[in-house]
Amino acid sequence: MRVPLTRLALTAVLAVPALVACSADEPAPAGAGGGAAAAAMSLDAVVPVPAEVTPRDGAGFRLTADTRIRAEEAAADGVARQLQAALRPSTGFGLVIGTGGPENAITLTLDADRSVGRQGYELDIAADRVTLRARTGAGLFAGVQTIRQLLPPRVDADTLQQAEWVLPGGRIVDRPRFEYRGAMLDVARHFHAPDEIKAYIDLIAQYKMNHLHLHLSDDQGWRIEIEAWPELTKRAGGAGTGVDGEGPGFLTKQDYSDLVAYAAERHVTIVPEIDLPGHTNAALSTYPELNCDGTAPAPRTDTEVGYSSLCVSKEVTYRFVEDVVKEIAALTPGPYLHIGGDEAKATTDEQYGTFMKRVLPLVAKYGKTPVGWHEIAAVPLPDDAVPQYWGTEPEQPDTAAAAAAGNRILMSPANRVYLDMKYDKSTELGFDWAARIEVKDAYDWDPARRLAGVGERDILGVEAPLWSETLRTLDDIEFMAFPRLPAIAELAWSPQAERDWDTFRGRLAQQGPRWEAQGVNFYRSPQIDWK
Ligand code: TNX
Repeated sequence: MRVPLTRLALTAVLAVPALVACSADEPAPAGAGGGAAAAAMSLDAVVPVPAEVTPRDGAGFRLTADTRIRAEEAAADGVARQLQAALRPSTGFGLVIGTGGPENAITLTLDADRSVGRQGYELDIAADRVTLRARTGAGLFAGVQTIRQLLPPRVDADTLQQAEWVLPGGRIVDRPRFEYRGAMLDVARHFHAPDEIKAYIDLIAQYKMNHLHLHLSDDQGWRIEIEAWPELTKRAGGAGTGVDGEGPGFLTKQDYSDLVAYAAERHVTIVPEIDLPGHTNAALSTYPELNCDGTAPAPRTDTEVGYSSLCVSKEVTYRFVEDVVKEIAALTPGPYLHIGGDEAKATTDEQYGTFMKRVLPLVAKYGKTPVGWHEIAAVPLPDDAVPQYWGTEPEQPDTAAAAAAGNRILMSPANRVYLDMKYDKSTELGFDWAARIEVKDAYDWDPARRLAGVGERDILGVEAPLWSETLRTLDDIEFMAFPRLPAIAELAWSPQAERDWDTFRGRLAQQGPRWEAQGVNFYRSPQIDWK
């Protein structure tokens, strides 16, 4: 259940009477203050743990009604406005964006050292100023997520809060281990509306995840408008679609473009997936000509997998796929287009090879880089194709061979990062075919030592899929994703040498009050000493 924010705000005010008495003129020293709520966060409380953290003794930076935000370059303007919007409701401070001197200001600038790369940042917190440097908007945005986490948790409430808004003094230099840090949401088994997808984008972005893969079609439903094949969404996106006949709906092209833009503002790239040639009963039941015998099967809303396939030997199949790829590529500014390819058990190996040999070049024809579940590694791949490993075994020879040939691999081992797996036997939502995944299981492994023949340099990134057979609401999504998603975000962002289960437990515990302030439903894992 989401906690109503008004109730939260009230609790927050009642919980900190000591603060109201605090002198407004004296900056509270970092790590001290009147009661837990007044203490500044510690500089190493951040998830994902930054690459380098150097605390500085003495006063931190205290936000006041006069604090300004400075964007030194026009390109930093958008992130400055996002910082302002994130801090305004709870602090009540105007945080005017303007010029003037750097004293009592948070300065955003694009002059960071080259070593932070395109996604990293440097954050300096002194008593009289804060300076955030990056080389891109994405780097500044990542730094802003760190700043948010260095303020008291109630900064994330959307109503006015009483607190000492002090950032701990020191310096952070941060950059990601992997360039691709992703989450996947299945909107095919149960549709999730644009507002829910946007809420999920906000949640993943605050942990520096930068890709959202949308699983847009499956046996139960087709969830993206295709103009050339209009019956897809009319029928397979309409009433009665979704697991057990519940969860209809689809994204219009306009909805999808809005999502792409919303994500881009948060430096998240949308990766669309049309699952082919299996997982296609929704399309097959809509258009009889896509079936080898020309007969449409009945729509299905059960959770079986592996029984459906487009007809590999018919030309109309490739016209269909080309139309779909073309329209989706046109809606997609990001580089990737995911063609599924998993569990094609209704297709022989030879048919699968024939199909992929024609479809992989179509993705390139429309300017995109193909991603597919690791089964695609069984066929000859273009150099840039990305197999996504979703197995549970320590060996997958085709994926290893693809890595040896130079293809980059996306790591999603199902027994570590499948967010639809139950936490333990008492979890009501989700499945357990791959594993039960407690927080420690999700966190405590190294992507570069997971799969034989796939090392650090072969890995494009890590992605946490959330399949939605059992999930109906945003509450359900949040419960399965939190707290495992931040654990996976850390393993994809932070240097392996800085990661440690024991310190992570402590840092994760401090996220709990943040989720409460945000109204996020999360699993209170017994492995964590929640505050
Ligand atoms: C396997 S993972 C699937 C999905 C299911 C999921 C449920 C993968 C590529 N295929 O079709 O939704 O398991 O956990």
